[in-house]
Amino acid sequence: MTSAPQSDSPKVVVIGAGIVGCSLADELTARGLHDVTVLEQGPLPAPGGSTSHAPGLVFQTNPSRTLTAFARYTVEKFSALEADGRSCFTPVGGLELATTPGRWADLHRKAGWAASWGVRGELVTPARCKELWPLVDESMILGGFHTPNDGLAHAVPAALAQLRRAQGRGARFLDRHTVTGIEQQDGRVTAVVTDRGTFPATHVVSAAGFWGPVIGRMAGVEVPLLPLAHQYARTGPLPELAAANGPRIEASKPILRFQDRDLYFREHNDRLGIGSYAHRPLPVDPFAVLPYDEARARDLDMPSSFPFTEEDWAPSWEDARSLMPALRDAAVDDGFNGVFSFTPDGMPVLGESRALRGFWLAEAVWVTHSAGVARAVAESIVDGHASLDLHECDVHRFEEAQRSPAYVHDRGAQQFIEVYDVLHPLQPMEQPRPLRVSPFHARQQELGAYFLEGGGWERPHWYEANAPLVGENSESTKVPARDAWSARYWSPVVAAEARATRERVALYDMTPLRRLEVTGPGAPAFLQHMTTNNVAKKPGAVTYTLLLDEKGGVRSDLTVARLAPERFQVGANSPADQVWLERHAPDDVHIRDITSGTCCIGVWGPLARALVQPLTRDDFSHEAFGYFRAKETYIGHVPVTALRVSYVGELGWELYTTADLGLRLWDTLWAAGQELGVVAAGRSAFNSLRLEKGYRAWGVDMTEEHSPYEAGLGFAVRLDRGDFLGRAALEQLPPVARRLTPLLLDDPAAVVLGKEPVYVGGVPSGYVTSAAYGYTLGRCVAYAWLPPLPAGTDVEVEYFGEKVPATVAEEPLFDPKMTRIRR
Ligand code: FAD
Ligand code: THG
Repeated sequence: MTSAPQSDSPKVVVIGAGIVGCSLADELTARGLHDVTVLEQGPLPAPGGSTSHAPGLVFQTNPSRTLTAFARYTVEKFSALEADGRSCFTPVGGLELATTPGRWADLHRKAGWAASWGVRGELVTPARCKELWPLVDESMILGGFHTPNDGLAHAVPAALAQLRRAQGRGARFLDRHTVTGIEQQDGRVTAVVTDRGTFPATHVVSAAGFWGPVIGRMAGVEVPLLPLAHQYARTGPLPELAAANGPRIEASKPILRFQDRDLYFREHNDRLGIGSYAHRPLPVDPFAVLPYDEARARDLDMPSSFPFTEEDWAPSWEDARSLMPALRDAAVDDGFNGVFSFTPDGMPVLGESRALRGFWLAEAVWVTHSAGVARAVAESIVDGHASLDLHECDVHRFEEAQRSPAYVHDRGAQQFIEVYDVLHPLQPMEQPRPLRVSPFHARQQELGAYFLEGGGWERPHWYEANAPLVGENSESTKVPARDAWSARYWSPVVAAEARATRERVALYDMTPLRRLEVTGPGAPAFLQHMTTNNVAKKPGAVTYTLLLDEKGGVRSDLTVARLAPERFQVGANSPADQVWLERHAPDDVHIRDITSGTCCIGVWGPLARALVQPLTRDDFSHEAFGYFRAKETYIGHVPVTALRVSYVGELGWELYTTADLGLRLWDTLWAAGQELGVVAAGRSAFNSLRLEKGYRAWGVDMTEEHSPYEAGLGFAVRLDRGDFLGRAALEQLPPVARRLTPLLLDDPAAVVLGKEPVYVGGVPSGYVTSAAYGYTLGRCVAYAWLPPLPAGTDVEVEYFGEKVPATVAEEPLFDPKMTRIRR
């Protein structure tokens, strides 16, 4: 048994020497960690994982800003790397083709992401596509998106170059070492066991690619990824390619995507490589993958490459030949079914496990993102935080209900199917649904709720029962017509629900809002230490406050309700909030997620008091139950915790009770509200109302990358009340150079949806975070990260290639005197 490592100098063991493991060793040693050992079951430098046969196409542009930043770093890093005198990156550029109007529109949106995230790219004509790729049939093409800085990563040489550099700084790479166990003591990792000995470790990083679940099981950690095979084939020599490339030039034309048929292409000298996502999902059991030597003995090229299934390939081959008529006389020379990882949401799995301290994951990572991921994980290990926002990749982003093997399987397979689809930002996955429903679900169905899914929850976006309210008051219900894209997952009923909330009263299902119960003698001091505002007020107080990391970045925003001297209810955001709190909690503090066992209804609107007061013996007047106060009381027969807070900016309460009493609470409020014209209202109205009020959504508007001051949340920071986590960093911050800025679109009929680039004086200067039509304001509200600009500045937001004029606005946009809430 290895003793618990208490030494100061970290001893890092990395499992796997694919592109991620090698990159990580390079990044760790570059940061001054020298005790780094990389254990690899196969032979170096091509040990037989996904990297060993990756064709290495790097398309940088992605809807995720973080993934795009990872890819940009990979391009930058590999361009400067050489292995045996050859560069590890060939900047042939990238070209995506549109052959359908839907795809052509979507490429405009993609060009917007590129501008938002700082990738060079332009939309081009079919003639230009033909010029870039002479083999394609121009008559099929409506247009293309050309990205001159994309290209080919040479994955094995890049791994080798990083391996050598890390070795030069003292790292050890041991191939033909198969990891068979992870040792731990007192919840911390202590060593990695292999078939050739045990390696003590303070930090272990699993970079085992699609074997992740196997390593995870050794550590008692579930790794939410599904390995799937994906077809890749090469044609025989093509005279058209031979003419341009010759034996010394591997590729000269852009890497190419034909996403309408789930295909991509690259050159291999005079041969054409073709990858397909068109076939059925081909899941692989990572526990059944053969060891290297056994795979070779059975005539497999590598453990991760399976025999080519011709029947799956046939339709793709036809599609390839229709795009490139020159292929009509060609044949496929070799092909294989290569395995790599898919996760339920298509994002990597990064970070330290909550189950085992010192055990890190860096898995489900494409070659494209590998260097960026390695840098972020190395920063996290060495500095305690990364310079980029990683919340979309966090190992703890999934809810308990999203971690079952069945869920990971179904969603992973669906990600494979959808990998090249045109996806609307609100489009939910179809399976498995419904998974989580609130106690009001039956009533919501009766009211014609239109459900979308989030975090496994069925969430009403609007209710068809409110359709008769559309046009109820013709002056204020002029809802501008929408374009086909923004009209999806939307209805004019949303405007009626927003108006009913501002004019009467509405019930909102807030059940999916994460609730933590924090209890114990140490709870007040603990929350005071963890958050920025003063939460140690008398019981009955509710406080809006922030979780910061050590560098002063916003990890989350919370409402903290002190319900008793040693009992708090915390309204939180992602599952990572609980992990973060637990990591810092002393023994006399207990943290419990009570979301699933409880439920919540937001009762909001000018008539909220008229609705609730007759149902309770407690005094709900403004004097007796003030804004940001909490009370434990009864509504009819139902015990509730009532918080007087409102994310929609109207008078009212969040009413919490246990799940068993939820339906009764709903029915009680519904019946009492009838004479007041109560409506059930959905998340679309909710999102519109909160943006009018300027309330930020964590993870969308601001993340760990932003300080409270940049995000406009300085009001929740109390520097006058002693120390808290992140305080020291706040005092060192440079002056604010960017701001979360409210914009109003000038044209009352225009809308944007989020992630669009913003131009100031014609120059791309930032990007939209969230946006929604403000039905009270009669304008679309968009929040954007921009350099500080005075109110009134004219800017432009690019929406599907159109420059939409907008103006920097003054916050708050709605009810600046708070007369609607404080009364
Ligand atoms: P791997 O390369 O699989 O490395 C993991 C290593 O861990 C392996 O070498 C394995 O032997 C080792 N290991 C596992 N278990 C143990 C153990 N118990 N003990 C010791 N060692 C262990 N990505 C792109 O960006 N662009 C592309 O164009 C592209 N095309 C692809 C085409 C195909 C056909 C395939 C299959 C994948 C493609 N990918 C592409 C994806 C990409 O190849 C992978 O995502 C990436 O290589 C994963 O790198 P990795 O280092 O995480 O995993
Ligand atoms: N309700 C509860 N908890 C939550 C949310 C919620 N936790 C997570 C998330 N939502 C937190 N976000 C906000 C954002 C704004 C406000 C409340 C929660 C809010 N702000 C007022 C303002 O900015 O003027 C009041 C701030 C103050 O007085 O300090 O209301 O929706 N339970």
